[in-house]
Amino acid sequence: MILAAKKKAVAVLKGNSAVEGVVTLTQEEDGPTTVNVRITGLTPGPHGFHLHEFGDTTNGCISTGPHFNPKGLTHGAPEDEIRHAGDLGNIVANADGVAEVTIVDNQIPLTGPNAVVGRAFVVHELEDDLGKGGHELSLSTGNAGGRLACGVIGLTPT
Ligand SMILES: [Cu+2]
Ligand SMILES: [Zn+2]
Repeated sequence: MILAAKKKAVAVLKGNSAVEGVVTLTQEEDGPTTVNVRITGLTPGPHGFHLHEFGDTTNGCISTGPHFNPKGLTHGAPEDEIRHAGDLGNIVANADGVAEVTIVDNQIPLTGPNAVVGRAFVVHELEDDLGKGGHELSLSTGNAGGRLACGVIGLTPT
């Protein structure tokens, strides 16, 4: 079997606000996935950033469902052992409302049974408490509030 050495994918994030952005993903062989994020129109400060289960935006970002969670665990921080695969923590917008971040993660492969292609990124209104906020939503969503923009991941040419 011949495997492509490098895989690439992209998501274009949009919503019902001025928030928009582009997220690119690259993965070499079976290594970690590198996620390059550039989102504009945010309020300065941290915003929850996740990979949600469905690539469905028929009813806006709400149709993307919950955090991608193939292992059936509770919500956490990217560095936690107990986390959703989709838990990518927070991205931080600067004073101009721009968040430019590179994330490297082992739980969001582009191929295989837990592939994230066809699922969606969502950027949230509030900071993700990483499961530690003590709110009733902390262990499911990190209490990150509304969904500002979302975009479905699709493969691109390498
Ligand atoms: Cu989310
Ligand atoms: Zn989560």
